Amino acid sequence: MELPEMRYPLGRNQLLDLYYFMKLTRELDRQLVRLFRQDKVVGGLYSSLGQEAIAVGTAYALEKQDWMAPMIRNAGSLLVRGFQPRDIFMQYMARAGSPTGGKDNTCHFGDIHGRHVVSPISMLGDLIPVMTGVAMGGRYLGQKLVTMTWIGDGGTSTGAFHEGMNLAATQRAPFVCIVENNQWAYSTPVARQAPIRNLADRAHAYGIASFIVDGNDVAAVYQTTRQAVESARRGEGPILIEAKTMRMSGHAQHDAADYVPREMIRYWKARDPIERYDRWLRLNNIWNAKQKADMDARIDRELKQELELAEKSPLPGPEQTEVGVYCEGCHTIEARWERPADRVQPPKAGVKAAWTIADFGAFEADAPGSAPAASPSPSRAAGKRPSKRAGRGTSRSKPRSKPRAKSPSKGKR
Ligand SMILES: Cc1ncc(C[n+]2csc(CCOP(=O)(O)OP(=O)(O)O)c2C)c(N)n1
Ligand SMILES: [Mg+2]
Repeated sequence: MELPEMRYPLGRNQLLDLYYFMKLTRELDRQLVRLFRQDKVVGGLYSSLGQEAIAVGTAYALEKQDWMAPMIRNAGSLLVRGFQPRDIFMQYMARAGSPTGGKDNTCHFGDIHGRHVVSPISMLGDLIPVMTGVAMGGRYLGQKLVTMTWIGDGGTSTGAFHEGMNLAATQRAPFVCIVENNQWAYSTPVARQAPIRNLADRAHAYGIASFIVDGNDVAAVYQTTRQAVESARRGEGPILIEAKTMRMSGHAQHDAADYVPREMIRYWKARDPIERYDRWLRLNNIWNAKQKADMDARIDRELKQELELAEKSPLPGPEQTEVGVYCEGCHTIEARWERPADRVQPPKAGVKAAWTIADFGAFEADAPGSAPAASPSPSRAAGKRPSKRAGRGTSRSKPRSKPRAKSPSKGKR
């Protein structure tokens, strides 16, 4: 049987990878719930139950040189990026062997030098300007990298989100923002959060492109994100993707989510991303029941070993509390000038970025008689946007190709 047409075709191993990482995330989640009930988790436990397709499908669309900054429901993205389940187990149990040495919990860790992962920031929205800055830095160094972060429906109401998106848009930063619309921000439903049906519509305010994707369809999530990543890499500016899904458990383990209507849960349970993808793989003859069972058994085995390893790691000694709080020579903090320092400091700081974008910053007024717009470059603003072809399960809200400067209306002030 032929696979459905895909803009970015995936081989069998890659298709199975998507299942592997989603199922690994779910089983990891399940194990963590057990550990929480055994009182082995230090602090809160945040689940990505029902949202695995987003974490996995989006991170899978990034290249090695790209950068990401996950949030609490992105354990799947960390696994795709090469972290091991033991890292997450140990992190939640605050063990000495965890990426933060037991000093922080949840998914609050990163790896700047190796995997290009910026650690989460708890203050919702703040990762948007940070990842915009990383994108601008990458462009400046000519690295052709794309940056990505995730934010919830509730997080899109913060000032930092709007400020960050506006900065990304005006800088045409190679940045992809994934809005995980899981219907709830703690106990606040989306309708009480924003008076718009699609959070992707927020992109109009910044004059950037956006997609809406079925967040429970991992293939669609991958295709759509890949399209956005390629577009951002070409220098066509940031893109916002709204992935619609459902938070299938409480905000965290302490929240029984009694306020969520049961029929809502039933509706989304019937659209479970992992079961859906398994059906799709069978329908397309990618695998059969036996091969699936083998994969599930492999995941169980691996997780068991990972958990054993994590449980063997001790809690950090009390003397560790004062280690690494301030840098006392443990890091060499100095700028890594990848271009000669005298070229990037005044008076020569205006040196052209190594990766230039033809019409960057050239927005101009298009209404006849309007005041001339300030424009750092003489070229016209014909900012290319992503092609009209969207991925499976995707719809796209069209940005205004040329943000307009309003002409002063006569007689009105
Ligand atoms: C600026 C800011 N305000 C409030 C909080 C507290 N807080 C943490 S998570 C959360 C709800 C987030 O909802 P949403 O963005 O939809 O993400 P979800 O939990 O659904 O993934 C809130 C209010 C915070 N961390 N940062
Ligand atoms: Mg939410």
